[in-house]
Amino acid sequence: MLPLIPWPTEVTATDAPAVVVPAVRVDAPDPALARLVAEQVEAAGVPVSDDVTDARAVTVTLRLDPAAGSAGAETDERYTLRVADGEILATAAAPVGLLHAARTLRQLVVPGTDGAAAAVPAVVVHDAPRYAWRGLSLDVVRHWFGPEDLRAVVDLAASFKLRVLHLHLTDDQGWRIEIPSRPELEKASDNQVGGGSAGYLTVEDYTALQDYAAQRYVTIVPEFDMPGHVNAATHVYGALTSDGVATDAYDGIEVGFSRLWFDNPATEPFLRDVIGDLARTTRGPWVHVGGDEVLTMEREEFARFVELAQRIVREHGKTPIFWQEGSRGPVEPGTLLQYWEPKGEEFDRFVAAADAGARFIMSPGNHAYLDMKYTPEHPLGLEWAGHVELRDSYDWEPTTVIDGLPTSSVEGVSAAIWTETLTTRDELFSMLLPRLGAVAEVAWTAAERKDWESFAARTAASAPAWRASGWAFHPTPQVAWP
Ligand code: TNX
Repeated sequence: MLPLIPWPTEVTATDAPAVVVPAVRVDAPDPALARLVAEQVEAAGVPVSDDVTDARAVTVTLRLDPAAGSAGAETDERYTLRVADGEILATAAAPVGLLHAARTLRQLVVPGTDGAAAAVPAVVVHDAPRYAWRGLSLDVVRHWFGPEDLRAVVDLAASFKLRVLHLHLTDDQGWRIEIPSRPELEKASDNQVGGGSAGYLTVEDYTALQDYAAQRYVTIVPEFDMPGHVNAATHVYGALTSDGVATDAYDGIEVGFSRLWFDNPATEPFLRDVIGDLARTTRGPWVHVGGDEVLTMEREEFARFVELAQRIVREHGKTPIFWQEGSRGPVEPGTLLQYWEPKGEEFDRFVAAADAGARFIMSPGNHAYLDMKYTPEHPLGLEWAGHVELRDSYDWEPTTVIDGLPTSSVEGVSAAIWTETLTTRDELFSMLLPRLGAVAEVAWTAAERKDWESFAARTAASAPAWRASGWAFHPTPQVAWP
C-alpha cells in the first residue's frame, strides 16, 4: 500500500528492490526548484547532500521534457516519476509537474528505523489532475490567522497538490488587507469573533505571501465580500450607511445583517477603490467579490451590485468570482460562481447562469465545508450543513451536485473553512486534516479510480508524515490509525 493522496492516474509498483536513500542529491533545471524539492525530501527525513562525490547519495533527477505534455503549456501539470535500479527520475512538461512529482516522492519515502536508511519503493507513476481548479477557501476574518499560519496552510494545501488558496479577507467582524487608497480601513483590523486583538496583511505582507505561494505553484485569490458582510467597512465609513452614522464594531457570529446601498453616492467610489487596489495587488487572474447571504436587499438592487462589481473586476483585467448568489445577477461568460449551499429552488438559476457562460467551483457545504463538526459531539465547528465526517468529504461527485448542470461547466473543486469557532493553528489544522485530503482527491482523481477503503488506508499511513510536519489532525474513528 502506497500512502499517496491524491491517488494518481496510474501507479505501477514493480518487484524490483526499493531504492535505499541514506541521502540524496537533487539535479533540477533551476536552483529555486532544486531547493523546493530538497525541502520535500528533507521533510521526509532524508538528508540532502550538495557533495557530488558523496558516494551514499542517490540522485533525484528532475527533467523538463516538453514532449511530455502539450506544446509549451506552462500550466501542464502532468508528470512521471520512476523509482528503480537505484535511481529516482521525474519528468514533466512544466516546472509545476516536477514539483508535483517531488510531492509524490515525499509521500513515498519510508523512513528508516533503528538507524537504517530510508527507502523509496520501486514504482512508476504517471499522473495528471482531473480539474485544474483545486482550491481551499479560508476565512481569516472571524479569527485572524497571520502570515506564519498562512504559510503553513500553503504548505499543507500544496502537499495535496492544490493550486488555489482563496482568502476571505473582509467581513462584519474585521478588515484584513491594506487598501492603499483607503488607509482608514486599518481601523477595522483589530477585532474578531469574541473580541480581542487581531490584525491584517499589509500590501507588503500580502506580496510576500503571494511570492511564497507562487514558488509552490499556489495562487492566492483575494476576496472582498460585498454587498453584505460589510460591517467592518460601515464601521469605518459612516458615509456608506443609510443614515450616515458609522455602525458599531461586531464580534458575534450572526450573518446577513450588514449591507451597502447601491444608490448611495459613496458606494461606487468605495467599490472602485477596494476592487482596484486588490486587482493591483493580486498576481493571479481572479478577484472574488463575494455576494453571499445578503438577506435584506431586493433582488433588483442586488443584481446591480453584481453587474457593477463584475464590470470593475473586468476593467482591471481580472476574472470575477462570486458565491453562488451571483447567479441572481447578470453573469457574463467566464465569471466563476462558487456553489456552497444546496438550495434546490436555485438549481434552475445555476443552470441558466451556466448556459450564459458562467463556470462553477464546487464547495458543497455537506461535503467540502471543513468547518462543519465531524460528529455532533465534536468540540469545534458549526453544524448548519450537517456533520461532515471524513467519508462525507470523500464520497461525492462534483458533476452531479447541481441537477441539470452541464458537466463541462464545472471549473473545479474547493474545500472551505470558516473560522467562527477556530482560534489556533492546531484547531484549524485538526479540522482540515484529514478531510482536506479527501476533497483534494475528489478534485484530482478520476471518479472511477476513487475508492474509500483505499483512501482510508492511505490516510492512516499518512499520519507519521503529518506528525513530522507538526500538522495537527483529527483522529477520526473512520480510519485505523497506526
Ligand atoms: C456561510 S458560505 C457563510 C459564511 C459563514 C459560514 C459558516 C458562505 C458563502 N457564507 O459567512 O462563515 O456559512 O459555515
